[in-house]
Amino acid sequence: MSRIIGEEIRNIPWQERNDTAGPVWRYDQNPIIGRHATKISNSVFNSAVVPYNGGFAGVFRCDSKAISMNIYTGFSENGVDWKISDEPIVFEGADEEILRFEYRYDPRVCRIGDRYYITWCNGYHAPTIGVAWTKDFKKFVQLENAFLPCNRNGVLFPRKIGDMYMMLSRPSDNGHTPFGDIYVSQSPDLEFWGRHRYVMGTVSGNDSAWQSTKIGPGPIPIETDEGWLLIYHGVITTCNGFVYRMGCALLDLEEPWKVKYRSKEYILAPNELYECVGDVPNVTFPCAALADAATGRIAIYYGCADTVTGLAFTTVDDLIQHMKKASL
Ligand code: BMA
Repeated sequence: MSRIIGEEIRNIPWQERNDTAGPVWRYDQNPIIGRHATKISNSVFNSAVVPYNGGFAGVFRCDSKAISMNIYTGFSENGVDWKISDEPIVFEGADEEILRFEYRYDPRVCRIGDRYYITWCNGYHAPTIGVAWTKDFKKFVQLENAFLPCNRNGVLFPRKIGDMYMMLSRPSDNGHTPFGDIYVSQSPDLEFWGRHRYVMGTVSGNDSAWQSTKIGPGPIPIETDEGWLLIYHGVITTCNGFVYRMGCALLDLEEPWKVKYRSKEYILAPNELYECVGDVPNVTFPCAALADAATGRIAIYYGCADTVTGLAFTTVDDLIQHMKKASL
């Protein structure tokens, strides 16, 4: 039995396994958030949630009906029914240059101590990683962008490792990026980032082709007694374009650029209609996971076809067994 190290989330959304096809099963009322969940939204997807005040809070990617990408707060009692703001997050911060808005999308939320850090894909002449913190999901203080463009999928670790903060990311280009490997960077203060290390990359050949074009980190890594459990997205290029599936890996606790196991078989793939049909077909894109240390239960929040938001379930044991059974 593997063990999650972290907080207990007694009210984690949960359903017993209803599908024997893989290590992850879907909520039977998916999608939990529809495309018109707010007054302005064309689509609500690739969003992040955390336990907050006995319930849950989150930061949501809503693309507007003008197709303008921005991020919005949301709150929920049970983690399933969400009330999302019609007004985007307004950031404050020391430097007007950094506060300037081009676009914001694909947020992650990571609690470190008494602050919730938000990282997202932030337009600054090209995509890079924006960083901000909040304590109450009302006042948001924006820090410096973590990296030079072009970069996407900035994902913080939930505590310092040694005496450094650490962030995963996926250097990219300014377009739809036909490549991409995962790196980890270190910072003493969440402003200056260095000591960049390669974590893992695409898989060539016919061995695990679902992750042959690019990969990127998804939810905040989950600490377990065996290593950091990372859920990530993997992409293949087909005659109909990209297909986004999910996989998982186990990273060394002290040196998270060392990969202990990595799933050869995907853990979730676009199979359901709402994952295959939408503004961008065939995308399952995880940005958050709730993990209950008491039971080992994990609830994954993922964008479906760049249109709606889905919820899926697994356990720490299901994922680690899946990796050990067939690891790259
Ligand atoms: C990526 C990002 C994601 C999106 C994905 C699939 O480059 O734009 O937000 O889900 O493409 O379209």
